[in-house]
Amino acid sequence: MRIESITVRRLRMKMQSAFTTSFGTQTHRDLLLVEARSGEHIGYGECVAMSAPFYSEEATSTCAVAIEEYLIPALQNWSRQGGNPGGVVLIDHPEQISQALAPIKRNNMAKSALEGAVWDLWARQQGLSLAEAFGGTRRQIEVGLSIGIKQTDAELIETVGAAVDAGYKRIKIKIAPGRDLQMLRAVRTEFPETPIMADANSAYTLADTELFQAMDELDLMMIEQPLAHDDIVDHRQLQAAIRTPVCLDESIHSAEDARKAIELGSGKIINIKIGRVGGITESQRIEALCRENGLHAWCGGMLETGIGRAHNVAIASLSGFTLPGDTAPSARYWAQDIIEPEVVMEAGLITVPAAPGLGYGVVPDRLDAHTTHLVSYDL
Ligand code: OSB
Ligand code: MG
Repeated sequence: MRIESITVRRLRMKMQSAFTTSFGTQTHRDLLLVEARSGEHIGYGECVAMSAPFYSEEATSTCAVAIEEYLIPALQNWSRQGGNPGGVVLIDHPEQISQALAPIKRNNMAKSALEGAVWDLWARQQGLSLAEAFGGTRRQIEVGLSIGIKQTDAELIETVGAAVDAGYKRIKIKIAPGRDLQMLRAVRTEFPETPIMADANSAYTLADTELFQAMDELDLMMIEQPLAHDDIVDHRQLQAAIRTPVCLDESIHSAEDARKAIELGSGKIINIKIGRVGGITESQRIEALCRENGLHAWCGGMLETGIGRAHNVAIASLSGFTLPGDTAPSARYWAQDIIEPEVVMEAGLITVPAAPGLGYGVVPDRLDAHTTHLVSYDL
């Protein structure tokens, strides 16, 4: 396949409602989209980094620099070393992108945005849906909701109630020191049967072990990333001390990280985010590892636009994604998404699109309306 040019756009979009985690409140999404072009086809990838490096070391600005100064040149070098002429990049399969970018360490969200655009371009050229291209088998995926930290229990209970009524298959509640055990107890009392989980975004330490032991009584599906963002050793100790399954998010950046965490027993579940692990190819490896070792996996979210969400829906159709993910529909995040039709949920399920590529149309006027910078690179 020929890749003729790459365009990077920066967008700023107002969110439907503010989203609060243990690292702050977000009212807008500041993100990058990568477009890979060949002939009349355009493939789209989304960079899921946050505006500032609070979730991980990457941020929107640093990803823009990484893509421009290191990743596009690495792709060009790889193509030229394969004996190809300049002016285009030639690849046989999108799996080669991760090899081409391997000389650059980490920068996973930046890599994933570029790789995702190439997967979409390739899938369109082959006439395959993204799900087919990724090896997905599910026609529908189960959907969970991630609820940010609310000021009061009453507000949280109202939000959980609305989510249950909307049909979500499980409800994730963000926690942080001071808004944890008591708050979860109040929710559990109100919703005795609802599948509920908590996400701490690495806000605790082993000194809080008793707090997590007390949470065992709440019958949570799992506790996501209770301890440090770069830890798998203390998580092992915590998992050994509690019944509730530990789910790793921030700690897993690669299949190698996943292998080590599985070997240690640092958790029983992995949240796979395509961006955090550096792309689709690495996500597929982690999905396979989870399947082979009997761990549950599910697809995480990063408050994506419809483009990132379409990639998430497609990867979640792989059989190793065994639990509902954070793949809420477009309307949860945006007054108007940049894709048409928008991602919709019915009875807690999203139908995996069958049309080529993303399976949703990208609306150029809406893209342009939100674009603050645009740079095109000839290859
Ligand atoms: O930890 O899963 C997380 C959003 C931004 C950064 C980190 C996380 C999240 C979410 C929201 O939980 C998931 C979503 O609905 O996209
Ligand atoms: Mg998380």
